[in-house]
Amino acid sequence: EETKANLANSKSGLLQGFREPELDDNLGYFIKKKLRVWCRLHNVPWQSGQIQSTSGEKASVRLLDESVVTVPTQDLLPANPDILEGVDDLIQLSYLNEPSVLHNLQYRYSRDIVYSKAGPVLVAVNPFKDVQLYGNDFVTAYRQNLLDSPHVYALADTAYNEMMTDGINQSIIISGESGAGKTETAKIAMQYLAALGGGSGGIESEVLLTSCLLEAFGNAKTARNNNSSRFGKLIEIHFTAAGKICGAKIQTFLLEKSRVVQLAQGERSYHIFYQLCAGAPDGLRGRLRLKRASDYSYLNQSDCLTIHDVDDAQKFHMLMDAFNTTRICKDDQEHAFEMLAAVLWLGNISFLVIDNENHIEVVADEAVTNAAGLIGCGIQDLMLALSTHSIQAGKDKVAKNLTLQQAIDTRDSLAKFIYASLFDWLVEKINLSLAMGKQHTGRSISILDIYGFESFKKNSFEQFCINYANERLQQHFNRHLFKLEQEGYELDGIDWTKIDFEDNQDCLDLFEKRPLGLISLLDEESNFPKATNLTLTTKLKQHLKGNHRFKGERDGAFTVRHYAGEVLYDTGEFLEKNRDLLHSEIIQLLSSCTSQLSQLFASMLKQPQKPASSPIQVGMPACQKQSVATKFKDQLFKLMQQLESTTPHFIRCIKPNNKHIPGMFDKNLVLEQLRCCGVLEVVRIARSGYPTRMTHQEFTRRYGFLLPENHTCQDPLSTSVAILQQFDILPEMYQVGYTKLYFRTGQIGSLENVRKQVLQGTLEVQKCFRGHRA
Ligand code: AOV
Ligand code: MG
Repeated sequence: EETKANLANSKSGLLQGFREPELDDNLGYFIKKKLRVWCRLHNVPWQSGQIQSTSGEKASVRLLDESVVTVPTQDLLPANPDILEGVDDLIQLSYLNEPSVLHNLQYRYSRDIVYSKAGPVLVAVNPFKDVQLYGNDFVTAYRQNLLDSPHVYALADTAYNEMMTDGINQSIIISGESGAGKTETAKIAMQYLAALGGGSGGIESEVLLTSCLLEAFGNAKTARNNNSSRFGKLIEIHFTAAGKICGAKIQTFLLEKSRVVQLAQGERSYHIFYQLCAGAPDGLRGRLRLKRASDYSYLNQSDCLTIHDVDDAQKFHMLMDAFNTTRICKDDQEHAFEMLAAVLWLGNISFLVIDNENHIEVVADEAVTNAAGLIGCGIQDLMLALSTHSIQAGKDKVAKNLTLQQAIDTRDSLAKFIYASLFDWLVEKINLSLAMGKQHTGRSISILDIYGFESFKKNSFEQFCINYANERLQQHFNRHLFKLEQEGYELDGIDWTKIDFEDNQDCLDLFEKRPLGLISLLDEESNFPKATNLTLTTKLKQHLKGNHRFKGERDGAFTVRHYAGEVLYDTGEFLEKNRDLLHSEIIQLLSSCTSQLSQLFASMLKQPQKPASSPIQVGMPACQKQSVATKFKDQLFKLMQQLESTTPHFIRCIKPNNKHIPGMFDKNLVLEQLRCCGVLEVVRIARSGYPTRMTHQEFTRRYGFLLPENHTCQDPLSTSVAILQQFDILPEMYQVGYTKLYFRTGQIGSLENVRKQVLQGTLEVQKCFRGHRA
């Protein structure tokens, strides 16, 4: 313990010696002392070396492999002293340049230390293998403070303690790009909370099992992750006053529906389909008329039916166990499977072109028979709904045949609707099960696992929504870490030179402004039946030109300058995806079905969903539902409100390579992610500030007893100042605010040491500062 504390102190002492140096002065110093530097060589990442000699603007540097290179001094950066190798918190580094930060993370990563701190933020680098960091022993060790290295457990522990002591709800906000480890990290945090808050009721294991259900229905294999979440989720875990888990609530965001009907090469649809096809027992198989996954066009279109090392049949059995543990009854389970099979059979329905205008009829085969049977309607009714639409001709309605494309779209929209409704229904069932009979006292920890920023070659409406959500979260992050930080200092009368950070409010305005923001304009255009993606982009260009976050492009595209980089959006399917319409014939059909779920889904659609103030209502028929973008925006607003009322804890997941393999650390890839999620910025800000703070009262309560007995200060402020003076804390190392004391990194460490020794009886109070001062 003591060695550790000493080491920490000596590290911070060292830090102060080198603190906040100007690069130029420093490099001079480094060159003179022939210290270690990072040097940039052509086409290779930064390399570490030792300066040998210099002449003019050039330096010769001996690299680790003993070779000596000559480089311009502008390509050199100071490296950290050896004693700082692999520090827990990037804040402790004397030099915060990019190669140093990367080196520190890589140093730890290569030793399977996948967690580090960046000031208040936990950085988690995906190990892509089992690392020995989890399980009961680790939970206990973190709970008892036997371990204090950065870990999800440590962060969850802090959140739990703060909830218990302050009575304030907490949130754990996890972000990172696809495959970075968000979902795994969320599960690890839940594991810890379940271990801490486990009671006799077993609700905690139920909470853990929900992941299994949600992942079966909401995750899929993509090019970037074999188990990619295709929805965002917030799990709110409720605790009793005694700190035991008493229930949970799950909220989901924007399930990727298009995946049900359309797959990119090498990707899969939702896991549940393959699990069902592989694992359903004979009885169920018969009732669902189920075939193999390869027999369904929705599944076989992408030449990818299995995942390496994953046994879908076995997963199905685990799913059934999870189903039975959460109180979802057998009937409900059966209904859910019927809907899944119905979706698969819908995908096999084919059409016959009957004239030269491409009009069609539905082919009467087993696909349509089975689909109708499973959703509970007449075969003829389904065929009619998929091949015709009625138009008003005077007082009468006339049925008109659909074209091939229209029919395919209608069939696919029905399949997507059923699946998305099923997903929402499942979440609701899980929530009912998790809330059953438990009263909620109001304390909670919420865990947010939401898709990170996405920028692909082709970006569509989904990326538009996802990146918008990330702008919102980034602002929450910024606000919390930077703005609140600065405002706090100012309010407390602290001398604090403002540090600028990149605020993204203008980008949020670009999306949200009414009536001239991206979402409003998109909604407006979605109201015109004749609109195309070209009229949409013309409109966007017309109203948004001059906005420095927006750039109109050719061929119906536009670029947004996001905080994390520029993204080019292809508006090709924006309007349809935003409208997300379902023909009234189809809704009619579903509401007349004998199947419970079909009816339920149809009735959910008919309920008025729009708040009266919603802008989209203008000019839209009353029966129309809210647009997808606006619904998502409203959902995000609620989410942000909810998060604002909690104390947030941030985890940034980093993907160290794109190959999903252990032991490979691609520096450029990591650096890009660190920049994108603002980690480097956080470190810079946190370090130049005063990261440790305590109220005068807290400080007095904690250290007041260390003052000599004859000390007669009354109020906490003067007592605090007396303590600071007694212990010779250097004036530039702290600031006294109206309500709090602010300390630079490492200052509290020495006080804590003395306090501990006095408490343990190894040091007498009177001796402690004599000793200390000597
Ligand atoms: P994601 O949630 O961030 O992606 P996951 O949490 O699904 O990423 O992680 C991807 C894969 O990385 C997992 O399936 C594991 O194989 C591995 N992995 C992640 N964290 C760990 C860990 N702590 N220990 C061992 N392996 C890990 V996406 O949902 O695609 O954005 O939409
Ligand atoms: Mg995920």
